[in-house]
Amino acid sequence: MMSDPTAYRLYYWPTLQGRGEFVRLVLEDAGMPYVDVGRTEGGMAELQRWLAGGGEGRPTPLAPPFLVREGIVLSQVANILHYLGPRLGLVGPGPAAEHQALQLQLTIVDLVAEVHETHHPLSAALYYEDQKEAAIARTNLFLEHRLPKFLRHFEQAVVVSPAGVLTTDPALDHSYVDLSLFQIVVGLQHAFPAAMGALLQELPKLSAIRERVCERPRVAAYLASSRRLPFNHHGIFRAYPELDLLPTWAAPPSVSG
Ligand SMILES: N[C@@H](CCC(=O)N[C@@H](CS)C(=O)NCC(=O)O)C(=O)O
Repeated sequence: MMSDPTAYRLYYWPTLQGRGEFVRLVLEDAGMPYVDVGRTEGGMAELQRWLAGGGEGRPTPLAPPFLVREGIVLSQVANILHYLGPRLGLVGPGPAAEHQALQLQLTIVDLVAEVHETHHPLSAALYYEDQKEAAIARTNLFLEHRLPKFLRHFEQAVVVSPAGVLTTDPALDHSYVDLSLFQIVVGLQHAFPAAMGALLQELPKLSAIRERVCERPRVAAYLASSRRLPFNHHGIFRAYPELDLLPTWAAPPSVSG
């Protein structure tokens, strides 16, 4: 069967959710046809050709994910979603709404980089096993200080839309940022269940977004399908028991006397 020549072509590593998942969720939620090229026959060779500069004279992305369709090749997750948002009805109309969403998405990118550094604090060029000690120290500090700061920031960015829905985009009820926040929360719950169990108790709006998003019919169908890869030790959100630490702010009060 010929694939749709107008479909978006998403280039990402075929065995992990990683940063590509933020783009997959948007395309899936919108019901937009796309090809997950890395998961097709010959797709990895095609991906590597792009990275080697074989993009028919078009700009060479530094790293996946990148999205190709007709005249465009876009990399950087926040940039890709900023492009797709208005085209797929996943951001409110006008520059103010678009830039407000982009600002939140860029902050999500910052958080994702810090999560990656919990298991790769020295370098992405080294195996986790070769930087485990530093990873434990880094994760401790991340959970103690950075995780609550980011998630409290996102919690205050969630508003009630006129239709009574919790969202980061009051003009719309539902935005691409909401989809990314869903992924952030489920990913962090997977990687850091102890800290997240405690922190989510004070983040009811983020918890509600997580529930609302995974009940959206196309998202629910995607999550139940084989297109949704499981979390594993290759992606951003990794469950290492030695990194599932309990920060001091989450520790139960000590019983004295
Ligand atoms: N800031 C970029 C980061 C892209 C990135 O780091 N991609 C990873 C996979 S999640 C990669 O393949 N990196 C290879 C490299 O940096 O050499 C984004 O948000 O898209």
